[in-house]
Amino acid sequence: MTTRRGFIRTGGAVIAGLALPAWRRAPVSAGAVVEIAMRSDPAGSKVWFDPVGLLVEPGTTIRWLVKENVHTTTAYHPKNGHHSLRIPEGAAPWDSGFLVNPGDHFDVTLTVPGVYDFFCMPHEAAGMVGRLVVGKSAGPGALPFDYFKGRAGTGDWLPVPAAAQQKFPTVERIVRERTVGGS
Ligand SMILES: [Cu+2]
Repeated sequence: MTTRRGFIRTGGAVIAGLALPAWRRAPVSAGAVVEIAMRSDPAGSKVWFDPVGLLVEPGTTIRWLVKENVHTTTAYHPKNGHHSLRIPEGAAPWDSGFLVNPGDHFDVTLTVPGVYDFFCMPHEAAGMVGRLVVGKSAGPGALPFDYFKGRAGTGDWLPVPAAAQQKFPTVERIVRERTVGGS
């Protein structure tokens, strides 16, 4: 996985859809850029990612774009403040840092198949989280939120807050609907 700021590499879409089995024919093809809006009501009392759930092909670039308020997109990964691991084992974690102006964005290209859960640093407790399914349901993100309890080396991992747990669409729903709108 590579992380890039501020530019899009075009091309790469030529082989999209080639010989893929029907269940993998997502509306978004490899090499495409898909946007997730980072939203807020004027008072900042309601904050969310939209869409909150997405099914994409490996190789898709996700662009998180600020519409209102100040946000981050941050992968659930121990390297990000001891949050529990909820992206594929072989995938690199990302953290955008604070995106402070409308139009600010952060791009991540996802190549390792599996489930990726992410959150907004200042708004995680308010339930500002999202889920990507890249190609298939696999990896720690497909497991229950408490899957790591009792496992060696996870003593300092922070669980997903209860309010945030309720905001994730299930992997099954994302695979079925492909795009789940946030609110
Ligand atoms: Cu936020």
